Amino acid sequence: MSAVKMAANCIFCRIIKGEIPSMKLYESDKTFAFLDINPLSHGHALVIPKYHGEKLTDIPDEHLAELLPIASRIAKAAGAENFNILQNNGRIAHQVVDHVHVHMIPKPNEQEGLGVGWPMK
Ligand code: DGP
Repeated sequence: MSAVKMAANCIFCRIIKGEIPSMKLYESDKTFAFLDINPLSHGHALVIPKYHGEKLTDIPDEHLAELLPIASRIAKAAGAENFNILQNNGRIAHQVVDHVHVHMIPKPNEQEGLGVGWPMK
């Protein structure tokens, strides 16, 4: 079982360590989730492993295992009936932050408006 791995100059590692503030949604020994600073919709969340790696292919399986289940729990807790899960790898694929992250992006319709409820219940 691989231990937690951090990179000193990584913005998401610094968020995990609490050196940079974030709106934390979830934390376990392997996983951290928080609101995106530049949301595409209300409730846009990021789920990241506590194991620094740039791309999905750099991360051991046991550090990937929680990412989708936690993104799913956050979507459920947010009441997001329509949402996208997005995970970018590499600049050409629009990855900006070089620490693996899964986006959970709610897609509110006109009836739902911005009715995504935080904090998680
Ligand atoms: P990507 O293009 O997949 O690498 O998306 C990176 C996301 O990370 C982007 O939606 C904005 C978000 N982000 C970047 N820096 C910060 C930060 O310091 N705090 C938070 N909460 N989100 C950040």
